[in-house]
Amino acid sequence: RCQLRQPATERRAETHPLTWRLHDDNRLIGLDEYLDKDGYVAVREVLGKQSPDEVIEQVKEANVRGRGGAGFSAGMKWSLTMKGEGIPRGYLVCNADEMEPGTFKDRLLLEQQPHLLIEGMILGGYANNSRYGYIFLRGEYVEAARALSRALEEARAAGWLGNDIAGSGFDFDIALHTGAGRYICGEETALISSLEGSRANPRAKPPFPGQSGAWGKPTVVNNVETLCNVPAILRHGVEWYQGLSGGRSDDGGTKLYGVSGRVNTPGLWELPIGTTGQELIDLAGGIRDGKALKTWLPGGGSTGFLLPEHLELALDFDTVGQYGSRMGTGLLTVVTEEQSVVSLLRNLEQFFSRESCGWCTPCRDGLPWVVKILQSIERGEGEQGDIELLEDLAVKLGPGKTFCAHAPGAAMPLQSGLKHFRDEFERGISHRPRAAHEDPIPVGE
Ligand code: L3W
Repeated sequence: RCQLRQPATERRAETHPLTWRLHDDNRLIGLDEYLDKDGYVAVREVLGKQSPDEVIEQVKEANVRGRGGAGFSAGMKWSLTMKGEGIPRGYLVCNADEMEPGTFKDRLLLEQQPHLLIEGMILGGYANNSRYGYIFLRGEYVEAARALSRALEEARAAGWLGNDIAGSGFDFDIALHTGAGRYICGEETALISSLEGSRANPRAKPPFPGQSGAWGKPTVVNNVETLCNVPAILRHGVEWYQGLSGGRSDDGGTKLYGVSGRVNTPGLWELPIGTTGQELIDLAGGIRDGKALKTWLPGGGSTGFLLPEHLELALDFDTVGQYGSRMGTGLLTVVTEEQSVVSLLRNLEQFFSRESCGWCTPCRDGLPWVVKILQSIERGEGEQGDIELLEDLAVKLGPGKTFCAHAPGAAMPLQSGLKHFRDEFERGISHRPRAAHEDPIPVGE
């Protein structure tokens, strides 16, 4: 269960723009309560009073970077988006297909504070000259679907969605689309195909969705947490937003960080961006059963393994990138001394292999091959040369070899696992000669 571990008394509007309204008992914030707590004030203050370009400029200056994991500047994305002509001019899509292993942050916002997302989308729609928005929601997030449907109805009935919002002359509405539970739908071009009713195959970029996206129109795709940052930026200003990181990072704002795995109290915290792994593990009550930390993934299954010596690094997009990993979603997976990295990787790669759309050959055939090799090493039956083969596959699945980031994402923990824990792989290599009937591991089986 996703659980915010910071008590309400510790969260304030000035320091916790994403979570200050949330209650300790996880209850849904309805429209009345949202309005009582500054809700839709940014919409009232901005629509018709500032130009779309002014809005974009502020989001750009605030340096809010894509919280889905890639960290691309949201303001930059908006400024690069073509402002389409005609009706519909283009679309704003919220990527709520949260399915990254170990990641459960957007769910908190979706289930408990859907109006914050709706407000962020109205502002994003205004900035990007869109008339319609879509929320592409992970199908299994049933509770979030309920909360969002109710909030959309409330917002529509109160005039926050529809024609002439807050008397500004701006028309905008949002449709909720639930996916059918495939990880690849979180990749933006696959998401768009799925939204259009086609199979969720990614396509090569460019053109980026901002040039040609849903139904050929300019389309902005932003993560839930990214959009939820927008109302506070426009309400309190760029300087305030940048100050939230307290000088820990060049990135602006706070981040929803989380910890799962072998810790005493897994959960979520809204903290200044640039908080360290050590601080997060401490907040999570430390490592379970007095064990020692072996390794950790800083932000989901498609990030690289970091070591105990990296615990003092500021967790932001640029810093972590210098150590063979990336911040990704910012939700740590903690692995202790008695756990096997080979087994963990086998589990992750099985997931990535199952979730491949099958469009590109390296991904479709390479990932099952990786799984087979890892399974045999896990059983202590690896062949001589398997480690070198895995190293080669990690390169061939890496950046630039496939249409989308799925295989490169899967290659990242593999590459770093081989680098940091080679001895564990070596222990799984059998020294018995291969029997004549034993073929090398078949591809794609
Ligand atoms: C305009 C340019 N826009 C880049 C935009 C681009 C996209 C964003 C990031 O996957 C990770 C991946 C997987 N003009 C632009 C531009 N953009 N250059 O910036 O793009 P990119 O290519 O860096 O990454 P990505 O393809 O979005 C990022 C992982 O996402 N993933 C799934 C993650 C799951 C979650 C979750 O469950 N919460 O996030 C799937 O692929 O590992 O490494 O918008 O258009 N010149």
